[in-house]
Amino acid sequence: MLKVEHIGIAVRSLADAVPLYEKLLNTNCYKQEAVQSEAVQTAFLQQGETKIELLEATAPESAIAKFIDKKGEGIHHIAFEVADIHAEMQRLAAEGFVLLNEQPKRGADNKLICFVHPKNTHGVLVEICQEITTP
Ligand code: CMX
Repeated sequence: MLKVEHIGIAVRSLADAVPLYEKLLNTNCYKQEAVQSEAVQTAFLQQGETKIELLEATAPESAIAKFIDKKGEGIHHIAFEVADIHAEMQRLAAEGFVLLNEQPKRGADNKLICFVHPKNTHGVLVEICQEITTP
């Protein structure tokens, strides 16, 4: 694990949340991107080393819609950057963590991602991610 890459926050409405987080962090949202496989629309803000991903569900079956129905809006996941996602997935599986996908999948913001089940991590959904460097 290299560092916390971003914190994901589940919101009901990006139209409401983006301007508020822009004010809070005193910076502009630099990217909005849909991830159809996850049924989410994402918005990214960065201040210094700190990156926030706001996530709005685009379908009722989205993990974000289920999360908000159950727990309300709030912190949804913490993402750690890794240098080699395949090696890190192997290491975590060998340590007994339950990975939510067998292969890295493509996430927002040009990343390969994998999630660790929150039941394994004291109630926190952990994402590991690696920047995609090849086209
Ligand atoms: N953080 C902490 N706990 C969470 C959670 C989260 N984000 N999401 C669900 N849970 C909890 C549930 O509340 C539930 O707890 P209880 O058993 O105490 O009630 C438990 O995890 C299991 O929940 P479940 O109902 O069995 O399963 P869900 O259908 O809610 O799925 C999860 C949970 C984590 C497996 C699923 O959301 C998942 O696969 N997530 C990974 C993908 C994802 O989150 N995509 C959206 C973001 C994409 C992106 O960043 O681009």
